[in-house]
Amino acid sequence: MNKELFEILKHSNNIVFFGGAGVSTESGIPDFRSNDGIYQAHKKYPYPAEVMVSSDFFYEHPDSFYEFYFDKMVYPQAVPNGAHLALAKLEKMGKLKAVITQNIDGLHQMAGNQEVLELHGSIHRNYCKSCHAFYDLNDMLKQKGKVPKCLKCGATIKPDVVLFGEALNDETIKKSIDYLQHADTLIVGGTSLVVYPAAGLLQYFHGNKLVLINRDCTDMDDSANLVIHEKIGEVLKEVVDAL
Ligand code: CNA
Repeated sequence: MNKELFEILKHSNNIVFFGGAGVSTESGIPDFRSNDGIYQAHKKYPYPAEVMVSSDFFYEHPDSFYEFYFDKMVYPQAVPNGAHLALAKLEKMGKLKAVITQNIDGLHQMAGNQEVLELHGSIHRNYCKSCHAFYDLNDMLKQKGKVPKCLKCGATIKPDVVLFGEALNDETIKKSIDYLQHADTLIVGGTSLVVYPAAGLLQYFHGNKLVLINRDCTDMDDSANLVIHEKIGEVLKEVVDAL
């Protein structure tokens, strides 16, 4: 067990977690930038992945967008791993106040976390572009293999996911900043911290302890109080179980 992390969490009562795709790799969902990440998947497709998850691409090539989306971004069988479950436990203990995530998989909520700020939206919410009718993930999966259409008006359905070229939700940003400004400890994990504006939010943290748990190095390693280059699911589970 990481004793330093244990001591930090033991003495923190206003923790915020900020995470990314690396939080869900232990649930079998690939991240973007690792060797086995989604960006490598472009080899199978005629366009780079960055292009295929952009807003322009969604409107110009909805068929190719959805082929890639269902193939590489939606994992309906995935379940929470040690990281998600430990964070849910920390929230129940009253120590963790919010999870701010760049993930779109909904696994934090599935683990039991109540306050989850989804900077990049969720695959579990989908809306008709014309009449705004709501569709959940199961509704979408029923139309897998084609461009999902609204059952009421026939227009194309769009996932409530922030694609490249789209703005983040103002309210989610405001709430995230508020939590970060009031936190005593910030745990950053499973993120390469290269996607903006999400990564830029970390400047609002002025608390005591910054902990980084990421398999690879990031630009923030030098400014953290504690850096752990290990699997986040294993690290968090061990430490939170001991609290
Ligand atoms: P990224 O750029 O792919 O970085 C992931 C980081 O996580 C890398 O630095 C890895 O070293 C690290 N990592 C991978 N596995 C582990 C592990 N088990 N323990 C610790 N560290 C690990 O992903 P970011 O989140 O930084 O990029 C932001 C994108 C990714 C957002 O727009 C997301 O929407 C998008 N994304 C989300 C998901 C998901 O919802 N699960 C999956 C893939 C991509």
